[in-house]
Amino acid sequence: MTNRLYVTTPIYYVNDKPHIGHAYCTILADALARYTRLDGGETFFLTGTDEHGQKVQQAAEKRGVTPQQHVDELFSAFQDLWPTLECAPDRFIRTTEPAHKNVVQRALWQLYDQGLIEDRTFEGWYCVPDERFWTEKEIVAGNCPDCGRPVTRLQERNWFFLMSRFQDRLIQAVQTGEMAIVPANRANEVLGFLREPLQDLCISRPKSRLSWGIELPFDRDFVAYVWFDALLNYVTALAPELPPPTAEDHALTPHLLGHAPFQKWWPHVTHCLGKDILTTHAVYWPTMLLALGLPVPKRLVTTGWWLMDDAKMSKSIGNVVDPLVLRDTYGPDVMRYFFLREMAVGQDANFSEEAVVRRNNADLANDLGNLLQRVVGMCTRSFDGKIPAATQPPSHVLADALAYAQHLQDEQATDDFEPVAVTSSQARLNRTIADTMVLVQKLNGVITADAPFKKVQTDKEAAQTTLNGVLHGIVVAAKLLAPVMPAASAEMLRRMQAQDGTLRPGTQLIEGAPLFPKHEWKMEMAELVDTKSQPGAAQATSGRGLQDFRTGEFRSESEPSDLIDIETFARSQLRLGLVISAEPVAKSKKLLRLMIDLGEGQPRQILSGIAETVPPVDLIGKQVLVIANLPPRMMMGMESHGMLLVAEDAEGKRVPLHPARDVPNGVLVK
Ligand code: ME8
Repeated sequence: MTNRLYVTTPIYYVNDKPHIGHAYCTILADALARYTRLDGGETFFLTGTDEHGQKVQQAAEKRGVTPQQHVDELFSAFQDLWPTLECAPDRFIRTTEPAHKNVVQRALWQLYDQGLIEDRTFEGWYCVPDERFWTEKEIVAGNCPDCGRPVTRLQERNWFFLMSRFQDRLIQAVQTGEMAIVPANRANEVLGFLREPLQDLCISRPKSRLSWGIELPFDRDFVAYVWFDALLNYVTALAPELPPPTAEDHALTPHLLGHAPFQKWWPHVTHCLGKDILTTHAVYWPTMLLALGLPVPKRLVTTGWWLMDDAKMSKSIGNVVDPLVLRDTYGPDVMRYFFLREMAVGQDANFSEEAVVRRNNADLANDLGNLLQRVVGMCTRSFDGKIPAATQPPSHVLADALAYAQHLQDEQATDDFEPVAVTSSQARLNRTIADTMVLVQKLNGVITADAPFKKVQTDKEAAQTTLNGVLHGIVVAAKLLAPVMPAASAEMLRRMQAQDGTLRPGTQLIEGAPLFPKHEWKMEMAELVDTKSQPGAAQATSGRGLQDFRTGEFRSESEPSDLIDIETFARSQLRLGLVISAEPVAKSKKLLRLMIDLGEGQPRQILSGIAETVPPVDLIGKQVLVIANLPPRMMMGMESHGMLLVAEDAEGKRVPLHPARDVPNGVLVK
């Protein structure tokens, strides 16, 4: 059966300028679609803009234009951005489209007919400037908890969707995985929320307060609550062009169920969304669907936040990174690679331009780009610029790299390759990218070990076998990275004339400029100096270690004072455990918060100062070495129940330790 994916992003508020949170979500959805297609699957990718509501109305009033004029000017900032980031949605939807208005009005009328919408008068504390109600509990000494101004008691009639009726059915959908929520901890969050009685949802706003919205077809004094309107975009995109509802024909569901695109795509829907809009997607939306007699969404992929200086990037804080600047400085491929490599799906990650530069220079310029450049250069010098044939059995290292490449291709080609599926708590998408970069490192290792540039003088056949094998490996890597870096991957394949994924010996290679130019990052030097000075300083005070960096004095590791007896060693509980989640710690540059399964039933929280050198995505789903019997220690207001053990590389950067193959979680290292 063909693998199908209907992938959606949130529809973005048109009033905001696109920021990297929006760019990340759209790039993620695009990459999921591309990975599905790489595997022979079919995809439909939807994004768009959310154009109704208070903020739009106010902004338009301020400018002295109509809300429609306002949104018509703004939506293209989003629509025009996506192709420049190599995102190729099949449909860009706007909630002001007549087709969408008709869907929303039909849904409202159908639910009204079914007795699932009713009007009620409620009383609450109203903040006039903020134009919103607060409950008794929320107000602070008679003032608005948001702006601090006095609130007034107000009565208002409104329309309510009887959401509470679907509580049990929703719990069942989440528990059985009928609606899968990725990552799993978010499903628990939703189930936790559903332990309290579910309230009915107010789905109207009186026009006297807000007129910019979709009118309720059965009560013209009201417009629809903006979320009720916005969520329905996901079905509008699959609906036929429906006329406005009339007294005779005003239902929605029959038109959807009988419509081929809806039948084809709806069972395969995956909504990508940020964790801040989980309740709307995991509670409001499925209950709306259930009420309409439609299936709940198949899957919700909840993404974390990009943090900057450890706070969520947001317009009000003013720390928003402009995706246009990022794109223009580094190009869309590097930007996409950074986003998808650096953030584990579902977890928060820190954004810094320095990290973009580091990824670009290390992974892309040094490892990937330089590899192709060197190999093409060697073929130009020694084989007339043609792809040499493999004429000998491969060396041991080459055979290992090629077997690994084959393994990655086989994994990708399975019938049910699901880029969002989570295996050992790591999204498949992240693992594929990380594994492909391991292949690239292995290929660089082949060049170092087999040294074809030297061998060509003495054993031309060995050299050409190496170059052929490495080129073959680069073709595999380029194919597997195509969903992440469409243009760079296509260019790599073009230079090897292997656009169809097949390397043909004898074909002329095409030379070109380096694919990933290096970038300078001034701060990088300062950072290096900072981390390099630390081990020395620590050793100087403790008086142990190999060398005192301040005095230069050298002490042998085996000096008697450093020896311990076996009992002393045996008191340390060194254990291997699986990293279930990893995320940056607020207000800390260095710390990661890890949840590690040590086979104790509950995972342990361990804080580790490795955030600057190890991205969380490199840890999740891997086993790591920890010392498990240290007393708990407070760090940044959180308890750490153990310590991650790391080595340091030549530059003083920390490297976690993984076992050569999987072992039971919690096993003692002796
Ligand atoms: O919520 N890092 O729209 P929106 C990562 N219109 N993602 C971020 C982020 C950050 N720093 N800041 C925001 C809406 N986002 C509604 C959606 S869908 C029917 C209606 C993400 O423009 C945020 O989590 O405010 C959300 O998923 C998305 O940007 C859209 O935000």
